[in-house]
Amino acid sequence: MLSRMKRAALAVAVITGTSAPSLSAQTATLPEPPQVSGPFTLEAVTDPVSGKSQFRYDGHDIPPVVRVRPGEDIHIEYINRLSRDSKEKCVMMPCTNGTNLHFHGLHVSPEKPQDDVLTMSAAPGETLRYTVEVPRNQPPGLYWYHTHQHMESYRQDLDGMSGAIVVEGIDRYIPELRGMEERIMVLRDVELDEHGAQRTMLMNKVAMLTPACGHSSEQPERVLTINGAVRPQIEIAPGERQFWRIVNASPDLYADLEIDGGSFEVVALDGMPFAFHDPGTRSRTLGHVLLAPAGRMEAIVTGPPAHHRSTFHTRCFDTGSDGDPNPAMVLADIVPRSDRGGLRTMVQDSGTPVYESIPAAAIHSAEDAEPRFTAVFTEDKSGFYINGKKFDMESPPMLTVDIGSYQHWRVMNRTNEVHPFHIHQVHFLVYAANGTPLQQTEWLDTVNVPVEGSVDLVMDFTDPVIRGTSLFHCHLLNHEDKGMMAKVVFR
Ligand SMILES: [Cu+2]
Repeated sequence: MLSRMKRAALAVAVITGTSAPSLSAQTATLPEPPQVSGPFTLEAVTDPVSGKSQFRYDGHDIPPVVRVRPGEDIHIEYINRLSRDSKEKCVMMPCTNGTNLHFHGLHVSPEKPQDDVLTMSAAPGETLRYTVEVPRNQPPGLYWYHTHQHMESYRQDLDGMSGAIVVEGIDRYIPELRGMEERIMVLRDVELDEHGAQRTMLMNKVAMLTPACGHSSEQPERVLTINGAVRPQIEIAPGERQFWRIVNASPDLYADLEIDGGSFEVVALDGMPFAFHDPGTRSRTLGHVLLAPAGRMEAIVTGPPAHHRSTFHTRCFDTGSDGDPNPAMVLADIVPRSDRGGLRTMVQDSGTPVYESIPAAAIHSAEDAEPRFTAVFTEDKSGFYINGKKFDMESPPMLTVDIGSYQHWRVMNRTNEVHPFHIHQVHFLVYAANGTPLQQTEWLDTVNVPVEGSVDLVMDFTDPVIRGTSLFHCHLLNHEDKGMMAKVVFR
């Protein structure tokens, strides 16, 4: 049965999720997900019609935005009510419908009952209880949660089992954010039928007029949605400044975000304000921003002049000759405000900003040293590998890291497609790509590794809170499920 919110939304837009998408010429305004702070219950349920997995919160099948202040805990009772007999396919076999949660980007413990995806798993009928202690010095920004059941992550994430986490306090660094409309946008996918009216309608709707893009020879399989809606309208007055907080929750689509004739005044990437490690940098103005799967951008956007039609879209991204199609498409129309009242502003935080300036000498000595660890991504017809090893849950750790250091890591891609590298509980400084130093270095938790190329990173392993056994992997979740993942012990 459709929830009230979903039924309302279906009347005006194509909504992803349980039922076959409904077609309509009308367009929706950007849906707003519910928000929660404090303890809550999240259920994993199977839609009886489609057989797909989804989250249920407070009676609705829309995942909430979790809001938490630095120094507070996230308490979640996670109940697995998924079907014991899945109709869905996971990595060549039926899904078992085990599930768990990962808290992407948070500097927290990888041990139970926190960000543990190695020993915590709920079979259908079981419940997990999470208490995730967000540290006082967590960079304030946008993070996200998604399921991380090995060999089932791709399917569950594609079905939409993900949601945003806001660590409050980014306004400590940029006080002017307090008066702006805050828009949280979760990018997910709707699958295109192989043929037929649904495919044509959706491709037309997002103006995927030239699906040819880059070296991939395959046909597009998805379109991106924002908060579940295909090409909604985002209202903004001419000259108005809004705060957009965007997470790419797709399991494998890249989003190279752009606004016609506009730019992004970016204040944070992957949850970390630029000012966090560099008090002198408040923002960077960028024409377009590439978000790998799992990447986040937080930016100020200025409304275009009156009578100026504008779209928010993703550009074609070349994933390589063995990569998936990733064509340009429109994500949303930017339209004038229909009302000036009721700004949805952010939760204000009166705390003082935490700045963690890292001595340049510490960074430079890590950069100048030979890599302490090199991860090599390869693939063949039977799987995906890191340093020749295909992950399984019984795999021993690939390495042990002593906490307290900055380490130079290199990630090499020896395949004909891109792969985004992610490590749990840690941010890293990306300072070179394909052996060439970057003009603009970036602190991230997920970074794209170019085809037949490499990235060089300074890993921040200084925080003792991360002690335990953790993971790093490709964030194309299909690759992760097929083995492109490894364990690391933080000691
Ligand atoms: Cu990959």
